[in-house]
Amino acid sequence: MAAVTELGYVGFNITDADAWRRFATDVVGLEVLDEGEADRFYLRMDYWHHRFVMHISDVDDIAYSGWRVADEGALDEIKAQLTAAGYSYRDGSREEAAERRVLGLIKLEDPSGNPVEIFFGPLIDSHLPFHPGRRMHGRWLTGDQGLGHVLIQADDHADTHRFYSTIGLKGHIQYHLNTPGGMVEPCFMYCNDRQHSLAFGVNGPKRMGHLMLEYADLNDLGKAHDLVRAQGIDVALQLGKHANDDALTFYFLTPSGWAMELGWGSAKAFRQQQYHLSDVFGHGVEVAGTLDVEL
Ligand code: MBD
Ligand code: FE
Repeated sequence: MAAVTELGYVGFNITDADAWRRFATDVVGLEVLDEGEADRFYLRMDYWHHRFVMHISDVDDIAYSGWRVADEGALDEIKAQLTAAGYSYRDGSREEAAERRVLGLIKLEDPSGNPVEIFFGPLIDSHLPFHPGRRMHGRWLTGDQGLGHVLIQADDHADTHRFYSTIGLKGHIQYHLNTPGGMVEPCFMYCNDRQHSLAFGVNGPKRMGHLMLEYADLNDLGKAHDLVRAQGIDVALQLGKHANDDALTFYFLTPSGWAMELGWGSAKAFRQQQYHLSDVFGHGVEVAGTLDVEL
């Protein structure tokens, strides 16, 4: 069975390009790459041509998530797995592959209608080292762990788990959380050493719940926290440590209204499942409306 190897890129529809350029560089430390296209710009974290495509739009939400496979043979195997499981997909054209700076891709939707792309052969710009948008002590933790993780909206738990299992992600429910609205059981799935690349099971108002990016150096997380506080950006969840990935993180609102989770010190994927009733410490809800769970 073939499996995706990393969360390779994510596309977002955004309404306020200027706010996003400032936020991504001055606060987070990402690099803006402009290719002279009027309807989009790119954000970089490493040697990849880009990790994020920011599509200037009239909505603020995720546009697609891009999952990498090793090569064309692996993509063929994934296609066969999808067909056998009853899911449909569309082959991307040469133009669509060039648009994403990959050698080949397919496009489909998960059971909740979230657009998904599976690709091989990203463009690596080895001549263009990452240039942080603000001073950084270290770099981003990417490499064979992909860009980070996304938490997205999911209508039905079992359907969602079955779909992402079909493309090779593994994982299961990792928390049982009592909330006023009943028991919440978020699911976390991995496809490499990153503890999870995909999470679902806590729905918010948008398809996009949060995007987690991980600094290699704790000082960069501290600097991000200082910058978020100095600029008065809404903090959704205060600094805290997750029980599952052991990462020190906090969550704050992006110019699109969904949350960014910045972190440091994550543990690797367990390969065997376990679950938790609460986080290690912190993560108190400060501004409600994003992830209103008592972790
Ligand atoms: C995470 O990254 C997360 O977002 C939540 C809600 C719980 C554990 C790890
Ligand atoms: Fe998270």
